[in-house]
Amino acid sequence: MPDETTSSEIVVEPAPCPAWLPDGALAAVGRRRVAVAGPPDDEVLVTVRREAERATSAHGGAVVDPDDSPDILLEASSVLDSSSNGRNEDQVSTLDVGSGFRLVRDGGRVTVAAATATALLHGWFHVVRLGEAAFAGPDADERHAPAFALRVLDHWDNVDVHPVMGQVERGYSGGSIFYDAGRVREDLSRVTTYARLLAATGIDRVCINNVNVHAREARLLTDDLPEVARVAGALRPYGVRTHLAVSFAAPMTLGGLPTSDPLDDGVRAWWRAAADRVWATIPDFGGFVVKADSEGQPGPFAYGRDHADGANLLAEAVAPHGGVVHWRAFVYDHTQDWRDRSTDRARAAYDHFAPLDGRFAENVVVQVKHGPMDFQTREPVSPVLAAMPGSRLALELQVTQEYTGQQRHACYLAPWWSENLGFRPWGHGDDDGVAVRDLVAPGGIAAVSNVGDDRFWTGHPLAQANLYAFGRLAWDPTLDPAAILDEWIGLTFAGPEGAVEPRVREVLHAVLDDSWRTYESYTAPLGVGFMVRPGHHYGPDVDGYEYTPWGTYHFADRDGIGVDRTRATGTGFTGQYPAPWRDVYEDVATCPDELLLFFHHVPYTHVLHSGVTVVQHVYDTHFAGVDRVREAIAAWESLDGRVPSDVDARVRERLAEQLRSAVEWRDQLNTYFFRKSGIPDAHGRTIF
Ligand code: GCW
Repeated sequence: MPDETTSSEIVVEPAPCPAWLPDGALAAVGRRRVAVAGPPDDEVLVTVRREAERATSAHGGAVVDPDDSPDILLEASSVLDSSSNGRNEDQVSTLDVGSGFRLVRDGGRVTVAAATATALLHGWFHVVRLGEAAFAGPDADERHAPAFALRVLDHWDNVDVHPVMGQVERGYSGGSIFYDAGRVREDLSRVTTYARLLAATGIDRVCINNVNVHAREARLLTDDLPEVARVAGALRPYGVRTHLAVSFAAPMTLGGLPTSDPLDDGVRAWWRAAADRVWATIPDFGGFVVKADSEGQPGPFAYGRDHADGANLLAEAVAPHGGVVHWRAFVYDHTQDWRDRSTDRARAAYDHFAPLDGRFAENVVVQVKHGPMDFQTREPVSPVLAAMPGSRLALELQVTQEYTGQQRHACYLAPWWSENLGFRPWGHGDDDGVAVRDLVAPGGIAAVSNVGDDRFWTGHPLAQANLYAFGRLAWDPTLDPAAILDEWIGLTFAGPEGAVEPRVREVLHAVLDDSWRTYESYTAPLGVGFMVRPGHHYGPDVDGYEYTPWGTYHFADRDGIGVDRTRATGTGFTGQYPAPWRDVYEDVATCPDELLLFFHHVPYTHVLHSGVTVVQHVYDTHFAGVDRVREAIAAWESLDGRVPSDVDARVRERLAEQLRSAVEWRDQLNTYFFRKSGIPDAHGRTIF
C-alpha cells in the first residue's frame, strides 16, 4: 500500500455530509407516487420535480401524472382557498399566501398547494419532515405560513482571507462556501446544496458577505456583480434570494465621489445607479445589509447625519426594485475609556435608535441584536425591540457560536432564542401580552450563519442542529426547541428506511437539550457576560476585557462584582424598559438571578433567590457544569457504533475539547472568585 502521496495524485474530497437531508430522510415520500403540477418552466418548480424524482428513485416510488391518482400531489399556482370564487380575503391577509402553502389530507392522500413554487417547495419539505405521519393522520385541511416574511441568514464571509479575522469572520467551520482564493468559487454546487438545506427549514434569503465590508468585498457591488449573479444563480433553484452587505463609503471608495453624505444629490444618484445595476444583473436580488458607524465601519455620523438619513438613502435607491435595506442597530462606542463610568455600552443602541422611530422608510428593516450587548450566553432582551413601534424591526441572532463555544462545545441554542422570541416587554397582560416575536413580525428575523466548507458544514456535527433550529423558529417562533431538535434528529440520523434508532434519539437529547444552560453554568456567571479571551473570544479570561476600550466590564473587586445599571445609582439602563421590567430589573430583590450581575453590583455574599450566595453559586455551577459535560461524554460513548464513524470521531474530538475547556473555565473562574473574595467553597472542593 503506498504510504506517500505525490503531487500528481488527484485528491478526492469526501462529499459534504448530507446534514438533515440524507436520502433515508426521504423514505416516506420516496415510497409513494408523487405528482407535480404547475408552470413547467419555473426554475423552482423544476427543483420540486427533481426532489420528487430523487426521493422516489431512492425508495421505489414513482413520479406520475397529476391525474393518475398520486399519493402526493404538489400543485403550484392553484387556488388556495376552497371557496368557489377563489381566495377568501380574510385568509389571504392573515395567511400571507405568497409564502405559505395549503396541505390537504384526504383518505391518506396528500395535496400540497401553493401560490408560488418556492412555497410549494417548503410544503414538500414539510411533508418530508412529517414522514409517515403526513399520510397516517385523519383527514385534514391545513394552512401553513411563515410567521416572518423576511427570514435571512447573514454570512460574515470575506472574499479575501482577512489577516486577523480569516476568511469567515467568527467562522468555526473552515473556509467560505462562496469564495476561495480571493474570488467567487468556480464550482458553486455546494452553494446549491446549502440552499436545499435552507429550503428544508424555510429560510429563503441569504446575505453572502461580511457586514464588515473590506476593500475587496466592497467591489461585489460593482465590478464583481457578474460573480454575485453566479452565486444568486446557485441559490435560486431552491428559492433562496441573495442580499449583499455594502459599505456606506462606497460612493467614495468605489465611485470616486468626494463625499458619502446621505443628503448629497450626487451620493443619492450614485446609490440609485448602483441599485439599478444590481437589479439589472440579478432581477430577484433581495437588498442590502448595512453596518454603519459601528466598530470602525463608515456611516452617516461623519456628515452630522443620523441613521435614519443613512438608511433612507439606500432605501430610496432600492425601492423601485422592491428591495429592502437591513440597517443594523449594533452601534456603540468601541473606543471607550474604561475609567469612564458614565458611558454604558448596553444603552447605546436604544440611545441612537429609539429617537429615530417613525423616520425610517417603509422598506428599511432595523436589525436589532437580541441583547443590548453582543450575543452573550445570557443577556436581557434588547429594549430597542419595545421602543420603536413605528419601525419595521428584525431580530438578529447568532447561529455561529462566537461566545457560546465556537462549535467546539456542544451548545444547542434554540432554547435561548426561544426565550428571547417569547419575551414580553410589557409583561403578561389580559391577552398574555405582546411578545418579541410579535414585535418583529414586520421586519422578520436574521441570523449569522455557522456554515463553512467543512465536511460537516458546521465544524461540530451537532452544531447543525442550531442552523436547522434557526430556520424552523424563523418559520414558527412558537415551536418547542426540544421538538425541533427531535425533528432534526429524525431527519439527520434517519437510517436507509427512514427510522432512527431510539437510543440515538435519546442520547442526542441528553447531550443537547440542556447544553446551552450547561455552557452557561461553567462560563461567565449570572449574566455578567464576556470574561473571554480578547480577540478570538474562546476560553476564559476573567479580566481580559476589563481595562479595554470595548465597554464590556464586570467591575469585580474584593467585595463584589457586577454592573450597576439601575436608575437609582447606576447607568440608568433599566429605564429603557417599559414597566414591569424597568422595575423588576431595577430592584435587586426582584431581578432574576440569571441577570443579577448584568443589572447590579452586589457583594459576593449577596444571597440569590436560589438561596445560595453569589460566590457559592459560582463554585456550585462551575463544578456542576463540568460534571454535566462528563455525563454528555458518557452518554455519547454509549452510542457505540450507532452513528456513522466519521460523525462519531468528530463529535468525540469536540467533546474532549469541550471537557478540557470547561475544566479550564471552572478552575480559572473559581480561582479568580476565591482569590478576590477570600471566601472558601462551602463544600471544600479543589480551588487553586
Ligand atoms: O460580535 C461582534 C463580533 C464581530 C462582529 C460584530 C458585529 C462582524 O465580535 O466580529 O463583526 O459583532 O456584529 O458586527
